[in-house]
Amino acid sequence: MKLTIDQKLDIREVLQDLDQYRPRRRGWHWRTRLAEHRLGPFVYRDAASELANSVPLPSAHAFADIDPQCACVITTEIASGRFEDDLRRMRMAAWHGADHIMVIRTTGQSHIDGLIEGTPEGIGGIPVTRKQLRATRKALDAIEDEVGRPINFHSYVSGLAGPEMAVLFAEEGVNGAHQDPQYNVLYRDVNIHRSFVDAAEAKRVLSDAGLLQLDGAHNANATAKQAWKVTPELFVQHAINTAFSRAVGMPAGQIALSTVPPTAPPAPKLRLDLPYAVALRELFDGYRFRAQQNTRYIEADTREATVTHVLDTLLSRLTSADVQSTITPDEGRNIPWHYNNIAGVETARQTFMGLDGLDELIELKRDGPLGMQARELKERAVLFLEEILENGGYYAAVNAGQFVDSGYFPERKGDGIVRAPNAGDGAETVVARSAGYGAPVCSHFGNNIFARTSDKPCADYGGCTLCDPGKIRYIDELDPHDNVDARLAVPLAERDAGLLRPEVEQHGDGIVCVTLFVPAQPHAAEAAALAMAKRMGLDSPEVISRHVMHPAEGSVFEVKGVLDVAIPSADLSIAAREEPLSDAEIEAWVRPRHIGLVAATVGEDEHSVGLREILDIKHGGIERYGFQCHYLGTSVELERLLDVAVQTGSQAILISTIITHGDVHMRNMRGLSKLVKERGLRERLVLIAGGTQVNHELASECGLDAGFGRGSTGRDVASVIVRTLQSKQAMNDG
Ligand code: Z97
Repeated sequence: MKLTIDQKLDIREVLQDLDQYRPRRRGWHWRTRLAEHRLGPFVYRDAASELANSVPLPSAHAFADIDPQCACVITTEIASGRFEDDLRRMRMAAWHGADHIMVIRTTGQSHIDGLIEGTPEGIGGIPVTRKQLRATRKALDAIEDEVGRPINFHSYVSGLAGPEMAVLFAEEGVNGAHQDPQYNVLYRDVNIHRSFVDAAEAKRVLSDAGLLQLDGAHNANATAKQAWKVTPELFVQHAINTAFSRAVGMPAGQIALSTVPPTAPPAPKLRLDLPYAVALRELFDGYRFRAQQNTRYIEADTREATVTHVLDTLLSRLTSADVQSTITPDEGRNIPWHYNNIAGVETARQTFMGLDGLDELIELKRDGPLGMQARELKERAVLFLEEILENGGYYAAVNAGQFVDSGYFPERKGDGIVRAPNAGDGAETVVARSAGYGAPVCSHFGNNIFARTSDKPCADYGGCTLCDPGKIRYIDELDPHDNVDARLAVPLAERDAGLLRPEVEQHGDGIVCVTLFVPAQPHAAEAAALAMAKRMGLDSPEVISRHVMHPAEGSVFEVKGVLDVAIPSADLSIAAREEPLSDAEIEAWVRPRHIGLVAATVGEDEHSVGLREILDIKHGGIERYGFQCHYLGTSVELERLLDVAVQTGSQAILISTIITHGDVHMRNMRGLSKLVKERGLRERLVLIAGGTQVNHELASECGLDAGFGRGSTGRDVASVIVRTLQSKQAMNDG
C-alpha cells in the first residue's frame, strides 16, 4: 500500500487482503541524535534527521522552511472511538513529527476476560482487536514510508486478558505497550493474584517481542486530588513493576517509567516537579523515561493547557526524557479532537527545538533546594517501602489502602484505594500450573513441557503463531451491524459524491466550535452564548470553555455544536493559484526596464512592518529584483502616491493597511481605484494592496489588480507586477 500526498488515505485499500498482511518490522524504534546538525541558518545539538514529508512549525517560513526534528520520541494519544478515523489522525500526527502513536482503548477493555474480534465502535477509544491492530499497523507502515521515519504503535496490555493481548501484540507487530499489574488492581479492580500471575506471562511475551513497556505509576498523580503529594509512592510503584519485569527477564532498556509532572501553575511548578523528576532519574538510572503532559488540572482553554505543557516539556528536556507523550490540550474537557492532537505534538516539538542545546548552557544546581528535595522524596519512598514490609507485604498494604492516599507520606489522609486479595474481577481464577503444562507459544514464563527438547519449544508441536504467522486465525467481523464496513457506508458514499462536512473527530461529524464574547454577567452571558449558537444554526450547542474577563463586563465562551451542512466540492469556485515567477525570471525582466513603483501605508496607519517586508532588500523584498522603489512612509494620502507616481514615471502603486477599523482598508482600495481612473492613469498603473484583512478577491472587487494578505512574500508581489505589466504590454502590442 502506497500513500499519495494529495490523496486521502483510502480505508478500502487498508482493509483489502488484510487477512494476508504481516508486520514488516518488530520491536521499538528510537530516533538517532545527530551530533551537530546543520539546517538552514542553524546548527542543532539535539536533532534527529528530518522527515521526507512533513508540515513545518508555523514560523519556519521565516527560516527557509526548515523542519528540524528533535531527538526525543514524540507520542500522540488517539481516542476517536472509530479506528478508521484514528488512521487519518495518525497520518496527520506523523506529518507533524509524532513517531509514537498510542491508541487508547474503549472504556474498561481491561475488564474483558478474552479477546474481542472485528472492529466494533468504542467510547473514548477503540476496542483493541486483531483486525484493528493489523489495519492500523498496515496504515502506519504506509505512513512511515510517506514521512520517512519508523513509527511506533502502542496500546495497552494490562487487564484480565493481559497474556492474550501480549501475544496478539507480538503477532501483529505492535511496538510498545503499557503493562503494569498495579494498574489492574488500583484502577480496574482486577484481582491482585490474577494480575500478578498474568503479568509474568504478559511481560515475558512483550520482552521477547522487543516492545517498549510503559508502567502505570503516572496514573496515581493523574488522578490524585493533590498529585504532588503522592510522588514518594510513585517511586514505589515504579520499583515494584520494574523489579517484577526484570525478574521475568525483561531487559532494562525495554522498560520505560511513565511519569507526569504533577502540578500546573499557579502552583510553583518547577520547584515541585523538577526535584521529583530528578530523583526519579537518579533512582532508576539505566531505565528509559516516558514523560506525559499534565492534564490533571486543566480547566478550560487550550491556551492554559499549552502553557503547562511547555513547562512540562522544559522539565522533560532538563531531565532528558526519552519519550515525550503529548495529550490533546483539551483533554481536561474531554474533547480530544484531531487538530488538538496536532496542537499537542506541535507544542512539544516547538518547545524542544527552542530548547536545543540546553545542556551546554545551563546545569542543574544540586547543592540547594533541588538536591535536598530530591533526597527527601527518595527517603520518603524508602520509608514507604519499609512500611509495606512492616504491614505484611504488598497485598496487605493494598488491602490497608496504603496506595494513592493523598497524604504526603508518612502523612495519611485515609483516602487510599483499598483492594482485598480475594476480591475484584477474576478473583479465585488462579489455578496451579500442572507439571505437564505445555505453553501454546514459545514466549512463556515458567515451566513448559515443550521447552525440554529444543530452544524453540514450539518445534515439538510444529510451530506456534509467533514463529509461524500462517497459523494465526484471522477473524474478520463478528457483529453484522457494529463493524467498519457498516460504518463506512455513509462516509464513503459522501466522499465519492464529493460532499464536505466539517469534522473534529469522526468522518464528517459536523462538529464546529465558535468563540463568543458576551458582555454580561457570567450566567446570563453563558445562556446568551448558547442561544446565539442556536441562532447560528448549530444543533446541540454546548459550552466547552468559559473564561470570565470581568464579573460584570463579560465572559468569553467556546461553544461546540453540529453544523448540518454538506458542501458539494464540485460547486466550489476555487481560484486557480498561479505559481509565482522564479527570482531569475522576475529579475531578468525587471532590471533592464527600470520599473518604478510607489509604496506607502495609507489612511491613518502607522504600521509599516508588512510593507517593508515586501519592499526591503534585507527582508528579501522586491528591491532585490531591481525595482526602483519610492517608499513614502506611513499614513500617506492617496493623492500623494499618485503625484509621486506621475513625477517618477512609476508603473505600480502599492498600498498597505495593517490596522483597520470599520473597513478602512476597503475604503482606501476603492479610493485608490477611483482616483486613478479620475486622473486617467488606470491603463498605465498596476495597483496593489496588502494587509492583514486584504485578500485578492477583495482587492479585485475594489478595482485593484491584486491583493495580498498574511504570509505573502516579495516574490509573490513582484511576480504579479511583472505578469500584469507583461499582459498590459501584450494588449498594447496587440
Ligand atoms: C497514558 N494518558 O498514556 P483500559 N494499563 C495502564 C494504563 O495506564 C492504562 C491502561 C492500561 C494515559 C492514557 C490512562 N492509562 C489513559 C498501565 C490507561 C488502559 O483500556 O482503560 O482498561 O486500560 O498512560
